[in-house]
Amino acid sequence: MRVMLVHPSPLMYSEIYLRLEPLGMERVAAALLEAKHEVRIVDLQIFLHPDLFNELAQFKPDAVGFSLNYLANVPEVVDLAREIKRRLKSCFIFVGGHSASFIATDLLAHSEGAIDCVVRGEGEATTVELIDAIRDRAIAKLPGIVTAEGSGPMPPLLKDIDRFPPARHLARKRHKYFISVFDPSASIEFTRGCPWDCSFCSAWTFYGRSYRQSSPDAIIRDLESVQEPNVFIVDDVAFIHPEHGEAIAREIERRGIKKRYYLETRADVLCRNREVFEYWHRLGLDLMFMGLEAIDEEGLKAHRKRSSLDINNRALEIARKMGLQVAINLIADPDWDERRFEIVREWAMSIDEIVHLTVTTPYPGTETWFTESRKLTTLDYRLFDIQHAVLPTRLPLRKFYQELVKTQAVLNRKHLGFSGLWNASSEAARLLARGQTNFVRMLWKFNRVYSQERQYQDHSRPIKYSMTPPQVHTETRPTGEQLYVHNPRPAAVSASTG
Ligand code: B12
Ligand code: SF4
Repeated sequence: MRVMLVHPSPLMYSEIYLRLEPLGMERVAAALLEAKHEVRIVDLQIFLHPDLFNELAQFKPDAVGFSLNYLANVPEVVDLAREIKRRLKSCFIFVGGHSASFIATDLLAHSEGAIDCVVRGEGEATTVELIDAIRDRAIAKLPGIVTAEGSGPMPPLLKDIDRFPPARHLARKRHKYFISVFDPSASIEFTRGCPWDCSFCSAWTFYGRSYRQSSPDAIIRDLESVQEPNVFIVDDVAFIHPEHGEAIAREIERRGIKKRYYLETRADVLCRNREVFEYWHRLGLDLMFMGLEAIDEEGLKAHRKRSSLDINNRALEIARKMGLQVAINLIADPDWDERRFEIVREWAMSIDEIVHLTVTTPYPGTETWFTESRKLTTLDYRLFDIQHAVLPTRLPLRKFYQELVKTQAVLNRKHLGFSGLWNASSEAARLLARGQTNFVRMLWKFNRVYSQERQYQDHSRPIKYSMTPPQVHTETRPTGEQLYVHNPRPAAVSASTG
């Protein structure tokens, strides 16, 4: 069969800082290719809607699958599904990915028949079974499949995550993928899942709080297929098990693979396993992202981050000593007032690291969705991008955005300003000389994308598709059954999770 896989357009944050290859879709594509299907990928982070329609007319797919990791992309995906169904009546349309897995029945309802089914959970095995079954429409009983007529059982976890290395060759215009000065950049997966259970996060609930590792052999084979000089390691928390990270590093060193790496981890993991980070730093790990989330103990406790200020500070010290550049994330609470924003600005300016702010957002699939969503001020999917306030703000909303954007602008100027300007401009010149323009374009975009007025006005756009708030509200922790997409398994990690 001819199958087209489509990734939706970038969201606000990605308009500036990054645009990354659709790794999940490339893995689903690999499974379909192995089953002898003809597969194309259209990534709307790079291509435009008219390009998609041209490709549809030319390729005439039997099935189109959308990747829906991000809630804010829901309206775009539903509208595209409707339009494709209008143009190609017999085309089978399905949607998979992180967010789709938590809101399957809502998606089917919004599309009024345009979306034939939702694939919950990991897409590799399920999508092949699905495509094999659609000719006789015997799909409603398949594990992980949700249709308007009924749903199959919970999807099982892949037995072996090495089984389908990403079909990277299907992603076109690969030079467009970048993250900051890592331009161009490929992405790679070393592990899947997270053994922690932060209340605002759905990474752990998607995989039933399981944690699996790829074999170093499979990782090296995949890494050797990467043409780009920079690599983003997409794991939720890198190097939880230092021996895994070390085994990969040894093989990279032995084979003389030369790349620059970017990864995300936790402060406590860095403190516990500093040797493995040092090793990777020697191999080319230049930049890493740490979600510290709060600068006070109370905030850390509220997010159930299971870390402390002392650990966070120690982690920053370790990274500084190593000469590793760190980008920190903090979660801006809607309850913040002017003074609080001021304190955060002062704190951010007092340290060397890059600081990002995201806004508290209860998502389907998170605990906060069950405990906080009663207070939601909007049900507009597009605002659920962690850059908008969807809970009541202590400050008037316009003022909240004024403070938020002011803080982000200060932080942005800090990166690009006085001390950063020299680095930024020499980095820009180096990249331009190689024909890479993504980073340089990013430097000029901030003021266009981050605007208090734009963010405020986003709240008054007409809403075409509304989210359904959870039917059950709870003051206490929801159960695994309420949260998990995959069959829960005990966390396979003995590392202390607090
Ligand atoms: C890497 C990552 C990114 C990367 C790149 C993502 C990309 N281009 O695909 C970057 C840094 C760009 C990013 C950005 C953001 N991210 Co992000 N990201 C992740 C992360 C850590 C891993 C995703 C990944 O690549 N996993 C590896 C691949 C193999 O898995 P996968 O993509 O999930 O694909 C599997 C299934 O989902 C499914 N599948 C996927 N596509 C399809 C398609 C079909 C047809 C089918 C059948 C199945 C299927 O099968 C795949 C294989 O098993 C996840 C957390 C997580 N663990 O999932 C958060 C996560 C998805 N991100 C999140 C958020 C909030 C964001 C941002 C909005 C944050 C921000 N600061 O603004 C932005 C917006 C991105 C955008 N689209 O513009 C949230 C999503 C919340 C939500 N419900 O919307 C997550 C869950 C993190 C969290 N803590 O809650 N992200
Ligand atoms: S440690 Fe990170 S990925 Fe894991 S649950 Fe917490 S926020 Fe999510």
